[in-house]
Amino acid sequence: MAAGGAVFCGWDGAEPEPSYALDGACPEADERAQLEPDTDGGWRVVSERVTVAVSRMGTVEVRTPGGVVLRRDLPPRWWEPAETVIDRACEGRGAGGTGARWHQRSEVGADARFFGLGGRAGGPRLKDGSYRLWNTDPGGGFGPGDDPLYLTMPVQLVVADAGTHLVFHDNSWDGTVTLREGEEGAGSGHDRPGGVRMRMEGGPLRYWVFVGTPARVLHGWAALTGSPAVPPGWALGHHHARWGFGDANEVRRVVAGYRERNLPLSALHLDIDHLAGHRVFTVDAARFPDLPGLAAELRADGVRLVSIVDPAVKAEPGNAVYDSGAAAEGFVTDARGREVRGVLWAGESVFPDFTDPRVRKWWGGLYAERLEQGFSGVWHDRCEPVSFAAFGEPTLPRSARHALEGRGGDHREAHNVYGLAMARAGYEGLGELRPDERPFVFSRSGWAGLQRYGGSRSGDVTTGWPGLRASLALVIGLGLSGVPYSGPDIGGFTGSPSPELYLRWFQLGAYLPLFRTHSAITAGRREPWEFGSGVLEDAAAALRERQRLLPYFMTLARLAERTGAPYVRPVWWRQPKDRALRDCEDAFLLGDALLVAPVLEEGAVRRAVRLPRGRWYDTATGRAYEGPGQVVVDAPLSRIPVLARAGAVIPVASPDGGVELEVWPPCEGRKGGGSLAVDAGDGWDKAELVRFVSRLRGDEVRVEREGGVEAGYPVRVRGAAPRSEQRG
Ligand code: NBV
Repeated sequence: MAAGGAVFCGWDGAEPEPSYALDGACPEADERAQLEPDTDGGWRVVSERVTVAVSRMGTVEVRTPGGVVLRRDLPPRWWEPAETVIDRACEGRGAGGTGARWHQRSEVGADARFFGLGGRAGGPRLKDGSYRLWNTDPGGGFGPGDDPLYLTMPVQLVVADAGTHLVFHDNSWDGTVTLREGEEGAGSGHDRPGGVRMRMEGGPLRYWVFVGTPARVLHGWAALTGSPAVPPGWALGHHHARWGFGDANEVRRVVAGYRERNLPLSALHLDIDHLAGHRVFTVDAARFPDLPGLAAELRADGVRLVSIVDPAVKAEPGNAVYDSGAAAEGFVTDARGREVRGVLWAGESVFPDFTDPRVRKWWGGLYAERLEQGFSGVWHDRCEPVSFAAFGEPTLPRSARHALEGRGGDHREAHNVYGLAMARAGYEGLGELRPDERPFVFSRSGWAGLQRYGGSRSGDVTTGWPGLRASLALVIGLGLSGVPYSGPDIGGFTGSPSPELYLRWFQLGAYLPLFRTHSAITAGRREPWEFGSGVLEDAAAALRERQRLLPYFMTLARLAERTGAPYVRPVWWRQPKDRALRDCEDAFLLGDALLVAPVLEEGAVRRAVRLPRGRWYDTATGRAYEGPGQVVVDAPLSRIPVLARAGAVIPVASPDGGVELEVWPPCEGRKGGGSLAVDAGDGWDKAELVRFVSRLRGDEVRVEREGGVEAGYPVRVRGAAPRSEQRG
């Protein structure tokens, strides 16, 4: 079946629905694209951007409209493990699944590079090896070698000379994807042909394929799984979090520290230590005697409060959340109908079954308590889900029963969608309780489609230079998996970063969608003034630059909503055929206009930057460089290199609080441009997207709205080429 430019393949009767990934109903099939007999005795379906050919033996080839093969899926194999007998005894079936395991081998070009699979610390380019599809808390902290992590997703974005394609296997069961599985004598290193093997523990064999430019496939992916939620404006500013603030006075002290030093702060996050005995939806009144009052006080200072929300509920009669959930039979049970009890910080705990619409509704209503306490948004944690108990793994037992939207099934199918379904409950609950504001939800775990409800974060990244690198990999990888809003714990979750490491992390974080410092209760401080006056000055500069870029960040959020394009893009985004760019992992594009080259190595004060085609200006020096190619630029401790594309028109905050357009001269004879999402507030109004064009007229840079109307905003010309100030 072809729909919206994508092709759906289902084996053994698997249909596109039911699905946790789809945004509402399955898209209408394109009647023009029908399976028709092929000349070689097989069949094929020709869609707008892709041809899929099926041989008589069941090999499926995905080809470009020009006939170039992008992917060849060999006939799959199924086998029935003994436990299938148990499956059959249980009522209900999974989403087209039978409990039978399957595996399938696919071949792609030797030059192909893999991205996606959710958040992977070793990326963004996925190296040869096996990647498990099972959302997992690595426990304590992780680095680039740890896999899997909290948010896995069966999405492969494959970029090759022949073209780019995205394949999504709509199957939430446990599995592994092995990239470039050994092929005897088939060459070595990265250019070995073939070899993707997908091995699933159950569930349907069905997948969607998208073909086109990276922008097109991500657009198609968002059309299928939902537009990324636009965070409220304040969520694009700086957030400060910590596990273990202690009490209200400590919170006041931190916020005052920002205020006294004139450092912008948008939000402060309270972790589990503000709860009464670690019980969800409670407050420790001894340490936070008047939380609504504190929230109002901070709000008057322009600082929002964000609350952690864990799914586990202390199983204790008298605990109102437990009592209401038990009355609604809302907790995950075993096959005999008894609550599955895990262990968490609060003690013996039960787990809401978010795969039940009734439970989502009940849980969503509980956020009223968070709103009454004065919180503006929520941060979902430990929703892989985590349980410290003797279940063999630190999650729920595989036999635990779930509603799965009424179909019934067990944790093997529900595990990976648990965080996604919890995000839905929180998002919908907040949306109903406070209908005038867009909810702010970000979740440690999730699955395909999480972006409909909010963003994510990089989890408990270990403090250290490898952790800094891993945190960038996660943000890029999540964006390429369809979740554009995320960010790391600046400074790392564990231990104490050196002043230099903290600063480099902070400087990177200032260019990522979620800009948040956070750390464990046992870790050192993360306030920018705790690392000496030099770091404070440089971190303040990063904070001010972030403030200045806020109109650009909001524009990127609105563009993501419309097109699915992540804010943070790999440097090959517009030139996927450039092999050197495909292998570049230490820089990224922020939207179309900026190339950010963070410092990821200790002691570095200069660094090599691989440039895509075109002219790029070092925004600090104004010096122009010509791409493609590699250049070495200064990266003093005071800043990380940021380059602007020639012709870029970037909406930034002007000193008087309005918006101005920063423009970098286009090359002679060429046009440039950019967009501005006009601020539409934090409600549900659609933002007007204004497009600008830049040109050189003689040696003067001119900016107009598309269509030749004057820009309507002050224009500031930057860069080494003609220096002139003009009003648009
Ligand atoms: O809630 C405490 C922490 C939190 O600070 C962190 O951000 C989460 O990723 N949470 C993990 C639980 C930690 C248990 C060791």
